[in-house]
Amino acid sequence: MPGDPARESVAMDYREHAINRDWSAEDKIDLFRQMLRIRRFEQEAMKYYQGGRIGGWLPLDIGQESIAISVRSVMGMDDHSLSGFRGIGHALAAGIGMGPIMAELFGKLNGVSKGKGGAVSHYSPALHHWGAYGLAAAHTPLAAGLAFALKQREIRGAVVCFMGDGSVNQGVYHEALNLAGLFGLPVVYLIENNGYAMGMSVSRSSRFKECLARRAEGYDIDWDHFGGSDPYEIRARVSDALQRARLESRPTVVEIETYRFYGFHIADANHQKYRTRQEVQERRARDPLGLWRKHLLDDGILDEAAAGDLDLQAKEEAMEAVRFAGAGEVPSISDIVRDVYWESDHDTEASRIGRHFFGE
Ligand SMILES: Cc1ncc(C[n+]2csc(CCOP(=O)(O)OP(=O)(O)O)c2C)c(N)n1
Ligand SMILES: [Mg+2]
Repeated sequence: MPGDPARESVAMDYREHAINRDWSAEDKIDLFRQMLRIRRFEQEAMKYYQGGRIGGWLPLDIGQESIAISVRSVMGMDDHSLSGFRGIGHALAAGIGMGPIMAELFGKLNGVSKGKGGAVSHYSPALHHWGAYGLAAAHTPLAAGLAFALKQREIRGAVVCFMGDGSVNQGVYHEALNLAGLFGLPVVYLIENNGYAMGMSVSRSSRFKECLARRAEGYDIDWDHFGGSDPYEIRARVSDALQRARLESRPTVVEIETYRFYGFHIADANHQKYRTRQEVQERRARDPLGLWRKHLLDDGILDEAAAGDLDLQAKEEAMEAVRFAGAGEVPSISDIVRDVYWESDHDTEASRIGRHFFGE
């Protein structure tokens, strides 16, 4: 079942997979456009973080964009997603606008979570994206719950639970896997293995044989493992897992090898100590976004001028998002406590007497 995670180019073999055979040139260009949007958005956000306009965390997906976008491109109307700590790219891929995401980073009321969530809380039930979760693996049982609801309601959808390699040693992930296996839940646990959780390398934190996904065998769950550079391959192998979920209600653990070009978040200057300069340079030289661009040019699907235009558009959209964020209001004290607990926002007996949770 495992593939070759070391493969680092766009290969021919997955082009003939059913999901790719009739994939149109426009959609291939769109994949490039969407990857560029993440990259330019995050580069713009990084400027404002460094300039002090954005506080807290800023985990960037730069280097990992191929995964969020390729996976989204094979998700259907009844599929759902959630993500872990590194979730900006997934939110953009799900279709949440750059403006509300940037405003959220700025902590403004016009942000997607009204300024309360910052970098780690972009969600849109309408787009079936149930947000990013800052606590490692905290969302893995939620994904099982969503999948359970789909199964109960006999909806032929699947849940993609994006997670980092740092989530795999949390106990709650194993509880979720056990339930997913036991109940036959339509969920794909998708580990984006970028080699590190904060400054801790996978090889120092995990006992494993060849890969992390293989642990799924302990729960009688199918698994897959491959590299994240080739959108044809990601689409093919993830869509197989999604079909298994939708049609047979069987879960899968998919591990995709990738690399983050920056630190675990922008203020992690230390990443130059736990990773060698050479390692980072080597991975940057194999940038999946650059590889996809080259593939489109080589195949005559795109020319340099059109690629440049798309890049410019992505940059302008990101700058417009900053203007949108800048124009937003700062939440008031009462805005900050609104939408946190249903009980305190509504006129209930508990809210009248001020004993929401611990009363008789
Ligand atoms: C339960 C828990 N412990 C510790 C942390 C602190 N923390 C924040 S990000 C992070 C690393 C996450 O690594 P990984 O899951 O590999 O995701 P990546 O940042 O590589 O995308 C940790 C340990 C946390 N958020 N939750
Ligand atoms: Mg990681």
